Amino acid sequence: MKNPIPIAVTGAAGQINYSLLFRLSAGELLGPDQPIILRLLEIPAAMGNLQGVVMELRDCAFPLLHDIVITDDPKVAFIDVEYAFLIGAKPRGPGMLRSDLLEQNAEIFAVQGQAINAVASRQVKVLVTGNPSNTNALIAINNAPDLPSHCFAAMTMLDHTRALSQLAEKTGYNPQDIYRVCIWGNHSCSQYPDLRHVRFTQALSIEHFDADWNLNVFIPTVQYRGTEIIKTRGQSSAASAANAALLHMKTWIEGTRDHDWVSMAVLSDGSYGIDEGLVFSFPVQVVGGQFQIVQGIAIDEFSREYLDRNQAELREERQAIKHLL
Ligand code: NAX
Repeated sequence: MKNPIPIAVTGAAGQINYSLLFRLSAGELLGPDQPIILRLLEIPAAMGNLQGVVMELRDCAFPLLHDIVITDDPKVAFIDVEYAFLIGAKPRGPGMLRSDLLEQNAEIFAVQGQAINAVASRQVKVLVTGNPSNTNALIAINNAPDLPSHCFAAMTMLDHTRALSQLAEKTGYNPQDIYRVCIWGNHSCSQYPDLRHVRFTQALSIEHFDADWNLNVFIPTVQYRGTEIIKTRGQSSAASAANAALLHMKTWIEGTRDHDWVSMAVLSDGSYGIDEGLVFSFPVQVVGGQFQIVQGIAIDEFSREYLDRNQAELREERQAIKHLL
């Protein structure tokens, strides 16, 4: 039997984790012969709920689930972890301004960044899902000065799979036959789902999509999918978000397939004219556990406008929390 690998998950009593924790425990991230230890972080008020989730996890008798640690102390949660899913965040309450949400959640990610810096594995992969995820990742990076920034990414994988799904529906192809979809920018309604570089395994090309469908159907459907889910389901995306978190981390570990890329929000190195020091979603390729921003993609005027809008929004978010950087 291999040594168990610790995985930290925050917001463990929340709805995304009601799917994610079970899938991690079933071996969907690290494979069928790799035991894991779940290190679960919650706030004291949610500890009762978390106890119930832990009872259910134990009731599944997962052979790979070696142990479960629950805590409200980030310095305990992140000890030696190689993978960390930062999912816990405060929801936007009634009458709360976006800036209030930004401020309150920002503090959570400052504290957690410091704890990861102090006690996590030096090779840790940290996926930030809690919103506003790009800026929360930026805060975590800045509060973990002993770790390289490539230990951190924010999640735009759900937007990416939403885009894939729209294209699959439109073309009749299986999503796995579609390559090079990409989400640029912020995980917000400003994001830019880009189909201009899409390739198919079959003889269909991008010319089959008219500009009108792109502008009026594809882009807004992906941008506002989260809002539509809330309207329709009465709650925000949970199982699909858990699926995306799993897929993001799995791709980060195992790599992207040949000739393809995925979307990850990572610290900009100035690529495509995006300020260094913003966490921005780019197309990335992953090899040997390291992501690289794909270079050399042509950005036309149409795309540039979206990229600039996202950059402006992320600059504003960064300005609002600059005291935490
Ligand atoms: P829930 O409100 O169901 O769960 C959040 C959990 O986080 C709660 O149990 C809460 O007690 C816990 N929490 C709050 N502060 C904490 C702290 N300091 N330390 C540890 N735990 C803490 O939300 P859920 O639906 O699970 O969503 C979680 C986050 O993901 C939200 O911020 C949500 O907006 C965000 N999302 C991000 C997505 C993305 O693609 N980046 C998509 C899905 C989701 O909307």
